Amino acid sequence: MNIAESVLQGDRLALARLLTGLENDQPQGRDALDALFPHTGKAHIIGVTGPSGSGKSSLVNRLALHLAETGGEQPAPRVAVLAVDPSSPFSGGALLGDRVRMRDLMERPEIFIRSMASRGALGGLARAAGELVLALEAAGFDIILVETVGAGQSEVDIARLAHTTLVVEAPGLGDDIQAAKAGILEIADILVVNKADKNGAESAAHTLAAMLEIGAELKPASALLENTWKAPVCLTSALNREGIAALSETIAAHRAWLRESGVWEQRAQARLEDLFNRLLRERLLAEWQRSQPQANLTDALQALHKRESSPYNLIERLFS
Ligand SMILES: Nc1nc2c(ncn2[C@@H]2O[C@H](COP(=O)(O)OP(=O)(O)O)[C@@H](O)[C@H]2O)c(=O)[nH]1
Ligand SMILES: [Mg+2]
Repeated sequence: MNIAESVLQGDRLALARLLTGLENDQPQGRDALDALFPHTGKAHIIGVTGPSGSGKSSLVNRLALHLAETGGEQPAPRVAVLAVDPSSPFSGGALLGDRVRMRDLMERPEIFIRSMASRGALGGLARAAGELVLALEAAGFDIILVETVGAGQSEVDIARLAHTTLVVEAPGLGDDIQAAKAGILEIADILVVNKADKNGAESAAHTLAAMLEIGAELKPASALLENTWKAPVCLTSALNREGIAALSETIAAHRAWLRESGVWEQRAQARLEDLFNRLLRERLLAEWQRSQPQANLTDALQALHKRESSPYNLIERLFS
């Protein structure tokens, strides 16, 4: 049996190998994904982003358990978690803390969990995350939770491509302001104020709700359809397991809205096109670089550094 068939049969080891292959850009990984592609497109993809330390991993952990146990559906949904960790410039590895906290999930056979280190390459992280999500969809998961730290543009891009985006904040992070600065409030379908067990959670929730209100008013009329969903604010305590059921009900309500409004399909298409465009750009750049004598590029860059040629002029010359 080949790897694609094994993945379709629910073989977890084959799936883990495929994900590693995709992360490492191995051709076998792409071949398998090519074969698996017709089996993708059914899962509910939930992006979870927000500042570091707001409790995303803890919340994803609780949410995954809750969804898998009491999804309200028959049979219970199959849940996968993809944690996209920021790479450390020194180790290049995923953060240890997340792996440790995810351990109780790993002991649950019905929940599949994968941690992914970010890659330095141009758009590499977002592209690889897109590929891993496709593989998880093909493997038959009904719900895929994708955790990213809302620190950089590419992490925000990953979360934004989900059907449902949760932005997780917490009191005492310098938070409300931080969220506004990072511009991540506007991508929230659901805003979560975690650490509700701490002082200041209620007031942070009020401030953020007010900011969402202002943001909604500033949206262009072209976003009218999208505007028919008003991002609610949910208070949770991942620590005390509070607000988790209400949050999963809100997620279910968003899914129902997505289906009715047609936005589900729009977002699915946007996600596929984003992956396609990333792959196309990578391929074009690689092919073009291969077709150029190295000397041309070196000369061009030298002329640029000396300000003998503008970037515009150089590109015209390289393509003529
Ligand atoms: N008091 C409190 N602490 C929490 C809660 N959720 C997470 N934490 C703690 O906040 C810290 C960061 O949590 P983590 O899930 O790693 O946050 P992430 O960086 O957003 O993934 C950890 O020490 C958690 O134990 C909560 O609801 N209440
Ligand atoms: Mg985390």
